[in-house]
Amino acid sequence: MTTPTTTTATTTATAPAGAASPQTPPASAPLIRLCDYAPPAFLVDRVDLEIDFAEQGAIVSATLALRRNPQSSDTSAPLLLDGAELETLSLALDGVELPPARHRLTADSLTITDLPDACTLTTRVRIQPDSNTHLSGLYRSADGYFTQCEAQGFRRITWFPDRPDVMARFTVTLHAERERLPVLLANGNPVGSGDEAPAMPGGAARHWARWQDPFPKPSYLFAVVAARLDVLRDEFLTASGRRVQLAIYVEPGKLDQCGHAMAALKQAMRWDEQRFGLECDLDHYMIVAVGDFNMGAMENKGLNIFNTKYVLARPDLATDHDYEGIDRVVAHEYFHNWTGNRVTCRDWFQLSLKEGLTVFRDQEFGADVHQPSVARIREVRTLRAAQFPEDAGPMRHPVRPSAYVEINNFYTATVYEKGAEVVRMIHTLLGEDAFRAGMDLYFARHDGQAVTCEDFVSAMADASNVDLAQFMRWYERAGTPRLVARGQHDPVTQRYTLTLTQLPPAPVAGEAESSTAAAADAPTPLHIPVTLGLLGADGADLPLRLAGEDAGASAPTTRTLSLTATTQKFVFEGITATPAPSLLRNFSAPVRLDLPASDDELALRMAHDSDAFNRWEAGQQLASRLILGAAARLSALPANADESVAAREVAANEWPESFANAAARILDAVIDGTSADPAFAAEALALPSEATLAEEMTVVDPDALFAARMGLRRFLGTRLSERLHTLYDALAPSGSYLPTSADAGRRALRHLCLDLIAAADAEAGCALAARQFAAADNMSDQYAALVLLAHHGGAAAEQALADFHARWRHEALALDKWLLAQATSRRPDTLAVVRRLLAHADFDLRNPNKVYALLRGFGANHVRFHAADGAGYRFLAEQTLALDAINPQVAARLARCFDRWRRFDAGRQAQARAALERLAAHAGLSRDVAEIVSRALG
Ligand code: B3K
Ligand code: ZN
Repeated sequence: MTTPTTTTATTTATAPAGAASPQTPPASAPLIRLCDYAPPAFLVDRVDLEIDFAEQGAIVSATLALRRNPQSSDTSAPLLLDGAELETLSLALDGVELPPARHRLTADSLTITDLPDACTLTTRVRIQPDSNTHLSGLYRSADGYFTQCEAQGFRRITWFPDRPDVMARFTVTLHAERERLPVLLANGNPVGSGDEAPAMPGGAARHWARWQDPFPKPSYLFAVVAARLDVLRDEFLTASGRRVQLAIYVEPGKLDQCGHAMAALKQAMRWDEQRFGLECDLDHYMIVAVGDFNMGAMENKGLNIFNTKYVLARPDLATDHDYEGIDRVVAHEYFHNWTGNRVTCRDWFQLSLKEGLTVFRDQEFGADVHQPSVARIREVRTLRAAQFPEDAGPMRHPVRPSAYVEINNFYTATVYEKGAEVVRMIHTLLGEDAFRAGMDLYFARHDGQAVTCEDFVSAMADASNVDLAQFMRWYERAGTPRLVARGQHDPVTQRYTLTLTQLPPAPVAGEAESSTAAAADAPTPLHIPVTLGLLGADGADLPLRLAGEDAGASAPTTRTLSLTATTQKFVFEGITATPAPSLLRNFSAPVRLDLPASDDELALRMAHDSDAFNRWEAGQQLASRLILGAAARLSALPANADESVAAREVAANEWPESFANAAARILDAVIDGTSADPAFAAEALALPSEATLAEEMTVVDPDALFAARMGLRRFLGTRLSERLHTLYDALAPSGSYLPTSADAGRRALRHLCLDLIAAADAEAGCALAARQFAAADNMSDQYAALVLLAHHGGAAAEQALADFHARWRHEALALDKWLLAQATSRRPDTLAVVRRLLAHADFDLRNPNKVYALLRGFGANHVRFHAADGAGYRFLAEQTLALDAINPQVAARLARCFDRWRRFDAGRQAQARAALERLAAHAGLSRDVAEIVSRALG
């Protein structure tokens, strides 16, 4: 969830860090396996670290208090330390220089033999943060120096057993020029600071600061900052009466953009106390925003480092989506303080232990502080657009992967989002009270430890007395299971029999050997919670009484069944007429549901289902059915050189009035005030994305899919024209901008109305959008208008883009929006525009936010990236390669745009394969990109 899709700031880094020591050639990159896990031979009790920001790089001195690990089976094993791009200056053991015979030094390892059971190792290294463009380890950004250590960045700072099961107490002292780097921060509490002599006579004045972290932590949670920053301070009083000093550090001049993040932090702190009884354990909690950052944010103990995108907000600069993103990410990183930091992962295979659980927690927070049903709908949209395709493609892996080449490639939608679904299923099976008891037990048992997914599930099972042994399979099984549901009603016995069958996901063509596909085909069934209701002919919920239950007792109208066998029958009694089943309410399991339903049945559920999620779901299913049907008809039409696909779409498809009527009812409920929920209406009328729909096609035809989807939007825009205009006017802003969910919902629906108006009548829509753009006092309205105009092109679009750029040329995050709007435009000339923008002064390949906006934005532009001539493929392969020399982690993310190439026609496949093969053949490819490409090629 923490990968930004847009945003920015300039980096001052100058040369690829890879230059100093060549990356490991992919052929030799080993596969790391879960089954090979062994405890470390040595533990580190204390670390004393000194970092001196000097003229020629930074000098890092580390003193490690080591102790042989009683858990290690090999009592004479050597000490193994990790390192990368370190210039080793000296090594000493218990104060004495280490003789060459006692150690072996390679580019990435330091092995020391014949160590006593307890000793002190002191190392001195020089590193080059100014030329570290990987943005992993210690690196330079515009305002100073920052770190990113998860997963394996600490080894780029000093020699260390860089693995999460080594937890140490850190004391860190920083030395730097006072004027240039006035703010010196590290994890924990400040314990000393002062001035020191210039490096040379007459040189710049220097200072130092020392921080001590009272909590033992793994190296991935280490952080330091040495920079010129402004700070917003506040205070939080915990439930037990302790004061926590809060601080948000941002680039000078941006203090007016930190208020929302600070409010979100305090709200998250209170929420975690109330919902989970978890209090902040620190005296200081700091957030530092940096414009050059590989992902969204990082939960370093007491010193979170954030992408500016998830901190900075002001009504004229941030959209509703940005504000909500800040709430969620600030909360997510704060929640990690318990789920991740206090209890951490034994090894990186257990990543979902902290990520799945923390995403679940931030989702629950989002649902509580925003609108629960809309929050759930958006989560499932993301899951289907990102995780379902991942689970069916070359990067498919279980929530707990069993092997990887580069761990950074496994910070995926599966580990995060599906991982959260797995935790949510436990919550559904146990109920809130038992789940809370499970959390309490988890902390009671494992506080201060590095543990596994089994430890979490065992705590849940033991606290609730629910057997979760079978449930554990969710952690090991790759792919999205299919759930086949068939109902049968017997009017004589008044019984309704629901037969549920679970099927494993289909195997994936070209799957890499390293993946765990074998497990996916295992016949052993999963434990699937199926929450359901049954609707009568009037749409009302029926009481659900299972055969054998007391007929006198009042029966619930929603209940959760446990499907534990491959096929199971559930018999409901007292059902007088054939009901309409409403299955997977609130999306109770991450599966694909196969439940035949007529259009009328879907329309009934769309209008009446008491479960808001399933009301939305019924509408999505109807829309999918229509779009996929239309796309199939279009694909089957003989190509006509004189006609565009879009023009043929008009001739090929007739859309059912019933769909427009169902949509009209949703809008009418908002117009006449029966529904006070514009946010839900906006979700209900937003069609499934092309990426989601493409998963349902046997051979993806992106042109037909695009045209069919546009066709349905145009149809809705035409049929609902009057209502759309009425609502567009009625929902116009009436006061100054507030990022509340109620106001955001009104804006979302208003923007959707504008979008449909423009789909039916481009001229009218663009005129309205141009007016909205000019009049907007907030970024939500302005950006929605900009995106719409950019899709349609023409003079109004040119003008809006020029005005936007002129107004915001000094705001990096807004410039990312400017790039993204152009990269995601569906106009046929988008690739040419993107190519031109590469050379624009405001684009910078070294800045991840810019890459995500322009390049990944283009990669997500389904119809344009997958152009039949392969130009999109060639372009992204070429850019991936250029970026790989600068920042392999971000390059690997870009390479993921190719994941679904095998699902297209033979012509496109040939183009994509050629682009991937050219990439694969490149000598010196990072192991990050090599792993993605070799999996894609299978
Ligand atoms: N734990 C970090 C992600 C680190 C990614 C390393 N490649 C942010 C988060 O999930 O909260
Ligand atoms: Zn996280």
